[in-house]
Amino acid sequence: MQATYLKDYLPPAYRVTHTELTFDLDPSATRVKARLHVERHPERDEADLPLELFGEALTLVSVAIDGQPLEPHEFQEDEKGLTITRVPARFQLDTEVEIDPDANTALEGLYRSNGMFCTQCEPEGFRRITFYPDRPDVMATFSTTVIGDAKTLPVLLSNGNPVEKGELPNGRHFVTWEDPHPKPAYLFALVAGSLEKVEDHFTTMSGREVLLQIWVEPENLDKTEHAMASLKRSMKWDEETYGREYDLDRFMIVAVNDFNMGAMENKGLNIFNSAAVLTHPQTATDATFQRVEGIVAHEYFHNWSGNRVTCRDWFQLSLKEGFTVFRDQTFSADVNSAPVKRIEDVSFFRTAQFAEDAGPTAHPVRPDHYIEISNFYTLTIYEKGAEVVRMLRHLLGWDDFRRGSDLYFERFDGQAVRIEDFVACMAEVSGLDLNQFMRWYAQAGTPEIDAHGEYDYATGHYHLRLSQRTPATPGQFDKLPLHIPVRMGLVGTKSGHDLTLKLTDESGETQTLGKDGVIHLREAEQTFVFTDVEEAPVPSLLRGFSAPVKLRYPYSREDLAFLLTHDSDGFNRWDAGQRLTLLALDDLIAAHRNGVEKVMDVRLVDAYRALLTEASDDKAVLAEMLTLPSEAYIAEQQPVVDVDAIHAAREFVRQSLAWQLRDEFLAVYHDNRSDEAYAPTPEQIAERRLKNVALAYLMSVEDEEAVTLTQQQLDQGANMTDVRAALTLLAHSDRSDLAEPALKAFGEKWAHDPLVMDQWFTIQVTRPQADVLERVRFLMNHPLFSLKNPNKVRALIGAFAQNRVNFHRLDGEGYKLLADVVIELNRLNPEIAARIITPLTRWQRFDETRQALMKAELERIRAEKLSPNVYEMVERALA
Ligand code: HT7
Ligand code: ZN
Repeated sequence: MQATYLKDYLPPAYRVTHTELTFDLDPSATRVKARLHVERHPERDEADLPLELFGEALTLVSVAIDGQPLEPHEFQEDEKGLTITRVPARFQLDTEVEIDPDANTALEGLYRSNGMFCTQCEPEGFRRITFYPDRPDVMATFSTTVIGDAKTLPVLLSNGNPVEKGELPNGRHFVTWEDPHPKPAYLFALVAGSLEKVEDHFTTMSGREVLLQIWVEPENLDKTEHAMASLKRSMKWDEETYGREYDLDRFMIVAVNDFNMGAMENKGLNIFNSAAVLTHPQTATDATFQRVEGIVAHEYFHNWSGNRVTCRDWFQLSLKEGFTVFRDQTFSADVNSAPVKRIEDVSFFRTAQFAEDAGPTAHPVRPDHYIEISNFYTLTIYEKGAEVVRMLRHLLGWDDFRRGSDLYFERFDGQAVRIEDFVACMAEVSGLDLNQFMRWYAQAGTPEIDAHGEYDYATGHYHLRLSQRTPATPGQFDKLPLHIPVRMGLVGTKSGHDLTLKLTDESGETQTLGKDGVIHLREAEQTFVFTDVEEAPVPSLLRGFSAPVKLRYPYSREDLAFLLTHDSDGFNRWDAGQRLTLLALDDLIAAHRNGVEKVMDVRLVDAYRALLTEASDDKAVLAEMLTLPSEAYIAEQQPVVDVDAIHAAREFVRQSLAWQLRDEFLAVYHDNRSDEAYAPTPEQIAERRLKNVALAYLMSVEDEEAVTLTQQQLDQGANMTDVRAALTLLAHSDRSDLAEPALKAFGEKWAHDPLVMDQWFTIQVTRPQADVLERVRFLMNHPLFSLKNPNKVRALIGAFAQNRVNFHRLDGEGYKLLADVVIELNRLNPEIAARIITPLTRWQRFDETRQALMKAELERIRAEKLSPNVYEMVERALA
């Protein structure tokens, strides 16, 4: 299968200035007429260039230029599209095709979900709707007429504003929509169905009134309030923080049940996976409320970072995704607890993106080739891309960063551009040389920094030596040093306070950085000298995770305990606790492997006791501090992953803490129960989280009191956060006499709600008990499970693959099950198949027996007739 290379980029030979579409909707035979207003591209103004249109799974009915039907010899059609050999410099192209939405299980292009027609065009889905130059640098205004049956499809939506509607013969009707903003085809959207709406309004900063609509199936009308409030908050925040105003008269969101990702930022008509938009206190957890807020914001922010200014080609994907993730992360931090948001984002990043960067599918934030672009909607493009933008913000400071952002939006409005264009704006406004910084976009792999500090009592100098190295990744062996912003402080061991940072260079010139400053690491090895340091410090490095790197510093356990209580940076306080816990876990993992008795580190117990008893004014941070590193994160720290030893060591720590701090956990549990009516406020969310963290510790030893409290919390059914926490604890306990009836009752109560049933599936397949694999097989035959629904696949199969002790069973049955699903999905939905396969691609991290079993399953998949998506993943995994 052929790869596409960034170095081969050429502007398109022809551009489309205006696109007129007419859809005559039918479940299995939809007709699409397209009239394209085409002209030669000024940068490729050579006569005789053929017009190349992409098209897949289309049945061509007719093609004409300027009203003249083409003869068969005047065009060629193959499985990739249509080529017309001779065309004038400017012309109108008319095509008509027939497509089959019901046969579309890939959920790319036009398909049906629960009887509703909907589209997903990013990255290359529009070519499954009509023949088109389906690439992001072809931007046109669109006018779309949707025709459908008036009874079954009363609502007909597309991008922009409705300009005409009417009745047609045979019980049909139509609506015409016009989108005045030129856009690439990937932002096109159409929705038709029997939907109902919730409406609101937003007045923009220049006083324009925008109509806001959320369209859902009637039974979900009571689940839209939070998404609407989140949308209004996002619109206001983008005006206040980035000066960005919305630019159409209406903004619509539609919820659909079958969707490959979370949501899609189509111009004026965002389409959402119902899991990313619907919430109700009785059906959604706090985590879902916060996720919905973040995704609504993310898609809305794309209106500027992605839609008004888009990508020249798909290699630039992180231009819109990295910047938009950075924007949504900052928004969520501003409207919730900022340190907790950072802790959550970084712990996810260090677990999942670091693993991607260390594996066979590692790639730079701007890849230089791909076989299937859908495979590149990765943590590296999104999350590492956001970290790179965050570093720019650290390097420039907020004011210059905002000026750079303003310049970028102003200069490139309405254009399709490259990552360099964005970084050049930042360099221009700040005067910084960002040439070395651009390496962050080109080099894959996680840089590793080794740090050493030395305090000279005689001179009061503190020497901080930093060395950096980025490991080799597939296709990239030698890496150059990166420009890394290291935010830091020096915490005085006597005073417990941040000391003033006076950075002094070789010539003796001193720069005062204050008590919390950013130093610029540019060389492979560099020493930073701080002068007038009044007392011996413990360095607090990489505050707020100021760069996406692994930092090693030979901290003693005493240093870490000191930082845990004294660091002024909330993130680094949490990180010190994580490091301290990891040191204890290391010893316990070794003890388990060597078959010797495990002994709990008393310093860890003391540290947790202090956390539990010393009054903390930030319950959200406290809950994070009390949360042990996940098995996946612990695994990331090990040279060879021993899933059983990691599980045993972590359980041992959990249970030891629960035994020794039982009264403290009980007190926290009782102090944080509240009778207030549910609201997704940061304060309430923090209390619930803290209470449920305490309950989880108590239940880890399953004593009668803990079991009673858990059962009571479940029976009370106050909200889904508390119910799910309690049900999970019972279902994951050894008390099958309680677990089974609880699961049964929950399943019966919520059988009508697909999103709650997703949670029911997940709770069951994430149990640590050894019978889980059989349960997965059993649940795959449950009438509510379907491989055609990506949410169900994620809830059951995806969740099972995260159940480390059971997925990595030594008989290889976990791997076999996943491979069977990949093979089936390869046929039904290649995008999802290529995502769900990921755990198998990480075989190098395990012992030889498991490596062989995982590779055998990859080979078995390779022997199938594969989609480009799965082919690319398997080839990279086995290379
Ligand atoms: N920009 C959107 C990406 C997306 C997508 C990509 C591939 C396949 C299906 C998809 N659905 C949505 C979502 C976003 O990042 O906002
Ligand atoms: Zn996005």
